[in-house]
Amino acid sequence: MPAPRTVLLTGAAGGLGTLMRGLLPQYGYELRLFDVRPIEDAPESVVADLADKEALREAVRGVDAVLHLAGISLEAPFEKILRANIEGTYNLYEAARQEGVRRVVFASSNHAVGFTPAPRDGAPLIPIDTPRRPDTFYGLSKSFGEDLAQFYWDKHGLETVSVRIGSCFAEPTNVRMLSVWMSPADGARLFHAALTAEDVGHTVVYGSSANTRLWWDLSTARALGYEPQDDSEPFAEKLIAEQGELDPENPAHTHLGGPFVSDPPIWPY
Ligand code: NAI
Ligand code: 15L
Repeated sequence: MPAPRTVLLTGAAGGLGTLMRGLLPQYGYELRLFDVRPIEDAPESVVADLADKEALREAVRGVDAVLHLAGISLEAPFEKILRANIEGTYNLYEAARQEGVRRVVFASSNHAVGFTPAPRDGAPLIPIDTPRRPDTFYGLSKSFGEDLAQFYWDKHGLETVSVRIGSCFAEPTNVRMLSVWMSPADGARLFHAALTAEDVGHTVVYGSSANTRLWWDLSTARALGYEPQDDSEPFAEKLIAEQGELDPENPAHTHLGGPFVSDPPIWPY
């Protein structure tokens, strides 16, 4: 596949979308922006819901690839998750298939495997083929998205890299994030690798920086050409002094999904 130039960025108004709008153009991409919320500084963006099949077809027409970030990013009632994340992601794939788009990079999440116990005391890193153990309806929708991606590859030859993102924010803000943090710059490196690697079929990767306290195996991401440059360790001393070490008796500290296993943050809209 020739390297993509024009990329549809869904979820462009969100936290990660905003970070990637700033970082991805330096890799040479021309971004087309899509979100249900308008973006103040990008009046040319497509303002539409993932439920709008016509708008999606128009948005994907002529792009080389899609970076699909749009959707509910926290826990919500099943009906809302169904509409935005399950039907919405199906609508996106169907539009991409109909318009002949060759590749999607799908923002999956660590919450597709959130009930997996975090490795302790030198135990092996969690492999990418660990059984899925969603921790929420939200995580369940990401698990569905990965299956949908596999289906569109097997049935229609539409390629996907599903990125099980850890926590991609400017800085880690809690002790769990020391293990799962992905710096925004590493996020851009990983999305660039996922957009340009050859012959990915459907590849699933974890998305994080090269953290000293890493919980999962980054080898499938590295096989795409991803070379993380950052590590959360410089933040460790301050965060542990403020919050203490992870408590082995607290399920929110002992599973990959952190608080999502017991008291998930709720989508506010
Ligand atoms: P966010 O909530 O800040 O952004 C999501 C964007 O999707 C919002 O701008 C929202 O308006 C848009 N959206 C929601 N429903 C929509 C719909 N029906 N139609 C069109 N647009 C819709 O979330 P964030 O943090 O930017 O995450 C982006 C993606 O990455 C999400 O899919 C999230 O699940 C995934 N992810 C993010 C992680 C992170 O650390 N930021 C970790 C794991 C996964
Ligand atoms: C996610 O999937 C969420 O979208 C993000 O807001 C964070 O909560 C992240 O996971 C995390 O696990 O820290």
